[in-house]
Amino acid sequence: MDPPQEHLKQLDEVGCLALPGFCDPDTTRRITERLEELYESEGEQAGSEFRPEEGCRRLANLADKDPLFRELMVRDDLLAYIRHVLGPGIKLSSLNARSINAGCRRTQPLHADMSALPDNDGYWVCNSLWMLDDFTAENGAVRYVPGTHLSGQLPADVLANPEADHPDQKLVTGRAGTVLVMNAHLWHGGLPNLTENPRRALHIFFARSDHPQQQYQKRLLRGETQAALTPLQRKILALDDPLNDVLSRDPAVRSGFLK
Ligand SMILES: O=C(O)CCC(=O)C(=O)O
Repeated sequence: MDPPQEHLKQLDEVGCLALPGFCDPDTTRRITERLEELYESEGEQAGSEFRPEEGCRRLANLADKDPLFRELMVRDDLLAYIRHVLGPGIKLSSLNARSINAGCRRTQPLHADMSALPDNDGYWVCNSLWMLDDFTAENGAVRYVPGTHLSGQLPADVLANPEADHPDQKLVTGRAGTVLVMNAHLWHGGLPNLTENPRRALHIFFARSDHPQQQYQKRLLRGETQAALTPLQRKILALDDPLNDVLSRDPAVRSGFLK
C-alpha cells in the first residue's frame, strides 16, 4: 500500500516523519534483546567496523549479524518511504545501532549524514531510525531543523557552533516502536541523555544507487550470510551491482566507512 499523501508531504516539506507503531512490540523487543547480546559479545570491539562515539555504544554491520535485521531492511512499507525520497534506485548504505549511555551529557553536532548535500539529481541519502526505547526530551530525543534539507547548506559550514541549540530546532519524541523516516540531508543530531537508562536506536540507512554505500556491504558480509540472502536482500545490499563496486573503490570505503 502506498504511504498516505500527508506523510509524503511532510517528508517533502519538513524533511522527516515519525511513524508510531511501525515496529510491533514483539519485534521491538527481539531487536533490543539481540542488540544487547551483540553489545555483550562484541565487548570493546562493538562498533569497530564504524567509528566510536564518546558517551555512546555503537554496533555496525548488522546486516551480517542476524536475519532479523535483514528482514527489517527490506520491509515494503519502509522502502516505499525511502523510494519517495531517493527515487526507484536505492541500496542499503549501512545498518548500525546507537545507544546513548545513561548520563551522557554530550550533544551531537547538527549534521547531515555523510555530510551529504543534494546533487543535480536530487537527494541521495535517507535514514530510518527505529526507536527501541521511548524517546523523551530527557533521554536523548533527536533534534532537527525543519526544512533544512532544502537549504543546500551544511550546518558545519554555516553555523558558528553546530552543537548549540538552534532557534528553529524541534525534537522528535515517541514511544518505542516508532520509526522516524528522515531525509538525511536534514540537519539533525542526538541530544544528551540525562536519565539513568540507555536510549537505544537502530539506524537503517539508505543511499541512491549512484552513490557509494557508507559501508561496502560486499566486503563486510561473510560468505555464509551472502549464501543465505533472498534475491531482494541481495539487491538492496547491491551485491550484484558493478557500479557499486566501482563507487566503493574510494579508499575511505575500503578502509571501513564513509563519514
Ligand atoms: O540515534 C540518534 O539519536 C541519531 C544519531 C545521529 O543522527 C547519528 O548518529 O548520525
